[in-house]
Amino acid sequence: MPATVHLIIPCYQESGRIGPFLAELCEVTHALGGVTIRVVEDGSDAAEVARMRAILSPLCQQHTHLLDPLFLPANLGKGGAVYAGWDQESHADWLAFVDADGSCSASEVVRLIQLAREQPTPHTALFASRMGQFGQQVHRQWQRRFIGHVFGSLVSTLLHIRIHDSQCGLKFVPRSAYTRIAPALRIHGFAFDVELLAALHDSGCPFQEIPISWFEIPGGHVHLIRDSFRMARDVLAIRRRRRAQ
Ligand SMILES: Nc1nc2c(ncn2[C@@H]2O[C@H](COP(=O)(O)OP(=O)(O)OP(=O)(O)O)[C@@H](O)[C@H]2O)c(=O)[nH]1
Ligand SMILES: [Mg+2]
Repeated sequence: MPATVHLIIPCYQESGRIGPFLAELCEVTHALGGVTIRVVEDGSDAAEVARMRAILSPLCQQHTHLLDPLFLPANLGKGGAVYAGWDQESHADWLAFVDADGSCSASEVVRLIQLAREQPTPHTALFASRMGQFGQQVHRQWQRRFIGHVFGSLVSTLLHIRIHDSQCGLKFVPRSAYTRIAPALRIHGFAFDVELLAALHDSGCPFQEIPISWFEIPGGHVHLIRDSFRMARDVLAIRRRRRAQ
């Protein structure tokens, strides 16, 4: 039996982008077996919820491994939505998430599922990375690429954990490792990946960065200036908490 994977797609105002990506993802993961997918909609307004239901209902009928979506009553942030989805799943060997916009293709998701399944135990968390290495193509606005490099350096320097791209929207975490660290996770905004990384590292679960191809889809929610400041503040808070432990 291949290892099972539970994949969350955190969504906020994504009805304009998720459709084609989710349809393709359902097709390719159905063929693999042992994968469940759940969309977690993070407190968008009623009109957006109705649009999402219209997209998701036919896909859920067509694919049994696309589980009923979770509609959160209030906006928790990307991390809050991912954790809300992971916390509902108590059986899968792997917990994962992927961004809704399709910047990371369905075939890259499949490649990481296969890498996760090939792993011996104990498992290593897999963090996709937009380093553009090993022939992987990365198309991103130069400003996002630049801020991403700066943020990766900040994380590596302040937390003493070497990583190039902590923010890539595709990650796989062994469920057993997540269960150990979940009670200590506090950050629900865009820096949640950094806290997740630090908690995994400190709990003895290794991680590996896997270069992937990335074709940025316009319409992103991350505000480069405002969110970068918030994320830097969160990284400092993570550092303070680790030092106090
Ligand atoms: N649950 C939840 N998800 C969010 C929120 N904001 C963004 N997301 C999701 O996070 C993922 C990444 O957001 P994007 O809007 O694609 O981010 P971006 O500005 O394109 O940034 P990059 O993709 O990293 O270049 C998508 O699946 C979004 O729907 C939020 O407030 N709550
Ligand atoms: Mg994006």
